[in-house]
Amino acid sequence: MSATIPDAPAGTTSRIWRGVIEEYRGRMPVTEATPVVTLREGGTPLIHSEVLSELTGCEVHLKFDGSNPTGSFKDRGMTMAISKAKEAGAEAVICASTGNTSASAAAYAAKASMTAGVIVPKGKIAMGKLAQALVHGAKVIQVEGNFDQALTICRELADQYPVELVNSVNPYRIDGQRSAAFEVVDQLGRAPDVHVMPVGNAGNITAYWSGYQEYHRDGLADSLPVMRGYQAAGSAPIVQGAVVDKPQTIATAIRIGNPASWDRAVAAARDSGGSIRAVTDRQILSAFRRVARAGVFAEMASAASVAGLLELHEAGELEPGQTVVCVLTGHGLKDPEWAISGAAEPMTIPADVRVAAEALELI
Ligand code: AN7
Repeated sequence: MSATIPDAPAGTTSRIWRGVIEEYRGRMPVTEATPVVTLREGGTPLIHSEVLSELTGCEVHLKFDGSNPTGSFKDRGMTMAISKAKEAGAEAVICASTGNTSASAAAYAAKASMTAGVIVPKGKIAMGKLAQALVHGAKVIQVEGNFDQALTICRELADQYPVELVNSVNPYRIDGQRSAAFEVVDQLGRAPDVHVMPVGNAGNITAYWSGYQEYHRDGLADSLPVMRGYQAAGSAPIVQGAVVDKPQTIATAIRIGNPASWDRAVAAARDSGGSIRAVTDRQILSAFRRVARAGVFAEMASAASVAGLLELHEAGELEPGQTVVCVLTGHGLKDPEWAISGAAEPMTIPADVRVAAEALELI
């Protein structure tokens, strides 16, 4: 499918990032026969946060997975799922989504000349994500129900019809998403002491924990992080220990009441000495603004990790000097509505330099 991608452009020593399958080929379940469908996902920045480090007394780094090709971490798993679906001869894929999975599935299916069907909860996905699914030519169905109901429909469709399910219950998704843990260790030169992330359907925490364990087993990391997962308080089934029938939160990406990888998320928290807890929408919004004011525009669900970090700090559960990674799973541009609300209306002036200077308080 893809032409051979060179390591470095002629005449330079700078590396070209080839996407997570090629970069970690030895760790991915692919063979020479697998058509690699890639948009060069992964290779995302690990950004040191001066503000959060100062606040917590730790060394805090933000893994900004919003800088993936479709603006979320879902691309890491989708390159694997779509490549394997293509290899198996599938012509159509399907997923349920709170938005990011559908955007990613639509893009990778389009790259592979396959058809994507996406089922989303009506009125509950961010405009940018809906736009992505539509622009890439997916068949978009809005269901009068929530994500969990949409996933149930998709599982049954994949059972009964010739269509491949590409939600994270598809093991190839988790395989690809492990690459994020590999990158964090490669970028830091070690595993973090504490790893903080949002939890929705719980595929990503499963993938990170699996990736960290693999690097540790292979001697590429001396230690394992403590895994700290955060759900939104109105959508916190794992924290409550019961399915939430009507999940609510402003962080629509993690508005999920019955996570598919529930048990594996619990195992990751338990086996790492960590936890799965909840943060309120108010805490999420406050964390979102704090990170944005420090130059990183992540979406609301992603800010749950930073809200979690602040909560851990306030509870005295971080030790000074610890290395902490907070995952920012998606890009803020997907849902600009939240960014604009709460910000001051821009000032309007006549086209005049002096008035502009006054307005900018330069004189
Ligand atoms: C930005 O797109 O479930 O715990 O259907 O979009 O692996 O589910 C999205 C989830 C965190 C939670 N941050 O990850 C979907 C979907 C963002 C997300 C999560 C999602 P999981």
